[in-house]
Amino acid sequence: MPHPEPRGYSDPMSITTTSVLLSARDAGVLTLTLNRPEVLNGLTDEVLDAVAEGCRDAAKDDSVRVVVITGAGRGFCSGQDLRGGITSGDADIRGHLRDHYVPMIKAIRELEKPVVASVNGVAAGAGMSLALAADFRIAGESATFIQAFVRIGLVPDAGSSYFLPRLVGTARALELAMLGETVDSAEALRLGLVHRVVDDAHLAHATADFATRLARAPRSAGLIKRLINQSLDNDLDTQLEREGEAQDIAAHSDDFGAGLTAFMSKHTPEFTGH
Ligand code: LHQ
Repeated sequence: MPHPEPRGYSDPMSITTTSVLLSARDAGVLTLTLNRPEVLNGLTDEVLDAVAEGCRDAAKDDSVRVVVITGAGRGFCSGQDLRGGITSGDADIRGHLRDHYVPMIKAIRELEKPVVASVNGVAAGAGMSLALAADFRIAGESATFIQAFVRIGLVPDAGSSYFLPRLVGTARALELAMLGETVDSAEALRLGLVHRVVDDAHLAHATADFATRLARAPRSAGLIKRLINQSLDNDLDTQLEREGEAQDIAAHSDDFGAGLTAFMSKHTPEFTGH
C-alpha cells in the first residue's frame, strides 16, 4: 500500500496544509510532509509553526490516531535553514528557539497519539532533533543522521541533548554531538536510534503498514506514551503513582470494555481510540 499523495483538506476539522508542509490523511493516519526539497527541507519559522499546529490539530481530531512526519525529495530535514538570515552573534537565537522550536517539539511529545518519523534521507541538526522527538523512527536505507550543530560551532538544540542520551546513553551521545559525524542507517539501527531500516523503495509502504497497525491501538496507547516519556524523569514512587492515574483513565475507556468483551468471547477486539 503506497503512501497517499499529499493533498490539502477541506473537511470541517481541517489539518494545517501549507506549501511548506503538506498533509494527507488515510485510515486514521495523518501524514505531514516537510516540503522544501530544494534545501533538504531546511526549517523556517513557517515550517516549525505548521508542524506544531498540525500536531495540535491532530490532538483535537478523533479521526487521527497516528501522525507520520516525513520529508519530500531526497532529504528528511537539514535542520535550521541557514540561508534564512541566522547570523553569528544573533541577538535572539534563544527567543527563536523558544518561540518556534520548543512549541514544535512539545506539540509532538505532548500529543497523546503515536508519532512516527519516516526518515527518507538526511536528518541533520534540528532535523535530527525532530526525528528523535517522534515516538518511532523508520529509516530508509539511505537515511543518515548528523548532529550537525558542532560542525558550525553550535550546541544540540530542539531537544537533541535530551533525547540523544536517553536513546543511546551519555557516552555515545557525547561522541555523536561532539564529533558531528555522519551516522548511516545501519549504524543508527545498531545504536538504537531507529526502530527499523527498510529499502528506500519500501519506506512509504513499511511506514504505512506500521502506522496502520498503530492506528488500531486502543486509547491506552496514548497513555503508554505519557508513562514511558515520564519514566526517566521520575523516581519509582512517583512513577507508580503515574501508572495508577493512567490505569484509572484506561480502565474507564470504551476500549478497555471492548478488550474485555473480546477476551471473554475469544474475538479480536476492535478499538476506537476512546
Ligand atoms: C541547506 C541546508 C540548510 C539551507 C542543505 N539550510 N540550505 C540553528 C540555528 C538557529 C536556531 C535554531 O537552531 C539551530 C539548529 C540547527 O539545526 S543547526 C544545524 C543546521 N543544519 C546544518 O548545519 C546542516 C547543513 N547542511 C549540510 O551539512 C548538508 O547540506 C547535508 C549534510 C545536510 C546534506 O549534504 P548533501 O547531501 O551533500 O547536500 P547539499 O549540501 O548539496 O545540499 C543540497 C542543497 O540544500 C544545497 O543547496 P544548493 O543550492 O547548493 O543546491 C544546500 O546548500 C542546501 N541546504 N542544508 N540547513
